[in-house]
Formats: sequence, C-alpha cells, structure tokens
Amino acid sequence: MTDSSSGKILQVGKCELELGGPHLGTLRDSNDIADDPAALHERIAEDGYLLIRGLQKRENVKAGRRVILENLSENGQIDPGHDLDDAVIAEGANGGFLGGSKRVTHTDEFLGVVESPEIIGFFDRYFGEGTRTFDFKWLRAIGTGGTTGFHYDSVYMSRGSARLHTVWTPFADISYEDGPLALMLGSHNLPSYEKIRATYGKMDVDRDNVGGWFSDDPLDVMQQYGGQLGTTEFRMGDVLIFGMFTMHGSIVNQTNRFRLSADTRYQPAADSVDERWVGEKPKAHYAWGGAEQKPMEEARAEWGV
Ligand SMILES: O=C(O)CCC(=O)C(=O)O
Repeated sequence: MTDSSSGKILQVGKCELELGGPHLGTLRDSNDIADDPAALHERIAEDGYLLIRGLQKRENVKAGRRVILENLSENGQIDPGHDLDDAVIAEGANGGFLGGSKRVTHTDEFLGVVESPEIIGFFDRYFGEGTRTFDFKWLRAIGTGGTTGFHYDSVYMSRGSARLHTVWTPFADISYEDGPLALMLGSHNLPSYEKIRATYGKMDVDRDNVGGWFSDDPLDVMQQYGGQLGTTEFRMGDVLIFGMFTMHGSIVNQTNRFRLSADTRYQPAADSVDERWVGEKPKAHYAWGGAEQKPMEEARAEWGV
C-alpha cells in the first residue's frame, strides 16, 4: 500500500472501511515463488489466495479489453463522447454479465487471455498434471455503484473436482475507486468459519435454490467470525487465484467507468468435472432463481450461522 492510499475510505457492500484500518488491508503478491509449485501450495493454504502480478501478457489483455469495449459500445453501453478505451458508461447504462453464451467470451482475443499458455502453463506446473478450464466463462462489466456480495464459489460450481480454482482477471487497470475484488482473509481456514464452510459452503444453488451471497455486510461477518478483508489495485496482466472456500466480494465502483473483469475456472484435467459448466452449450444454472427461492437470511438462521 502506498502512503497515499493508506487511510482511504472504501465502500464495501453496506460498509465504509478504512484502508490500512483494522478491517481492510492489502493483498501480497507471490511473484517471488511463482516458479515453485510446492511453495505456491503452502502459500495458498496459508493465505487463501495467490496474487501473481504480470502473469498474462499485457498486450493480450489489452486486445481482450478492446473486444469487450467494442461489444459494450455496440450495445449502447459506452458514452460516445469519450475515447472507447476510457470505458465511460453511457447515461442509463448499467453493464452486466457478458459471459456464458454471449459472443464476447467466445472471441479469440478473450480466450487468448483466459486460455493463454501463460495461465494454462501456470496451472500445469501448479497441479503437476494437465489442466482443464470450464468452457463457460464469467465476464462482468460493473457500473457505477455496482458491487458483488460476499460468497464462496463452492455454492455455484462444486459438483466436480475438489481442486477447482477461480482466477479473477482484470481487463482494466483497476484502482481502489474502480471497485476491485476483495477477499475475506481467513474465511478458508479460520476455525471460526468452520460452521459456515460446513453449512453455507456445502450448499448448491441449483439443488437448494437459496440466494448465493452469504452477506453484503462484510463488517458484520468480520465482527461475528473474525478475519480481515484484503484488496489491492490491479494492472492488466495481473491475476488473482483462489479456491472455492475463500469468501470474496467486491469494493463498490465509485467511478463513471466500467470495471471490467473475468472470473474463470481451472482444475486438473483428470478430475471429475461439474457438468453444468462444460461442453459446447453448457447447461449453467438450471434451477437456481426459480420460484420460491429461499432468502439467505432464512437459510442462515436454519444453519445457525
Ligand atoms: O468480479 C466480481 O465482482 C465478482 C467475481 C467473483 O465472484 C468471482 O471471481 O468468483
């Protein structure tokens, strides 16, 4: 953290938290051990994440960003009064989800990042065996005031490999004000989170039809269960890697620009796979969100967390 960012107040879900204060710190990078799989495994077991700066080729990420912005522009989401590359949001536009069957995540430029030799090679070395990635990709254009509530990815995609990892890839240089991802440090291994991992963490949104976010009030979670939020500013080329039981959400986007990022998944090719996310036309969520979805507060009361 630079001296100028320490003390900054960031909006995270419902709360305002001070960067460098007791509830919000910064993430450390693991570039010094990036070529040492054993050390990376130790680090992710300890920290719950791996931040690798500059893993992707910046020019590849820029090419991906360009097709994403062109797509948003064709859909009237970009203010034409500014350079396309500034990603300024058109009046009334709100971005949204661009992944799944949407065209942009099937372009060579986008796939050239999330399926690049750099990321696949990283996981081949890390797993010590061949890697596969889900065919379904998640790509988000988060608008002004937009944010993601805190959740474990396990609730969305845990029908296959226990070694599934998420990679969060920024398609922009993302400042604190742009609303980067934030991790709940300790949520993967603190004993105080064990009951959350064993109840909420074992939920399956398509089986149980409960809302996916555990909380949009991370301060409340920290006050009950401990841990600390960690975030950082990102540059195109950086990747943030974590497992299914690292709770995460995002800082609120306080700018007039879209915060563009992808989250994609990787696992050993030999492991079983969650059938919802692979194939030419992945089935995706097929029951979640239908009638009679149980609110998270109700489910949490039943689980006692
Ligand atoms: O980018 C975001 O705001 C959410 C991403 C996310 O939930 C994930 O990476 O699993």
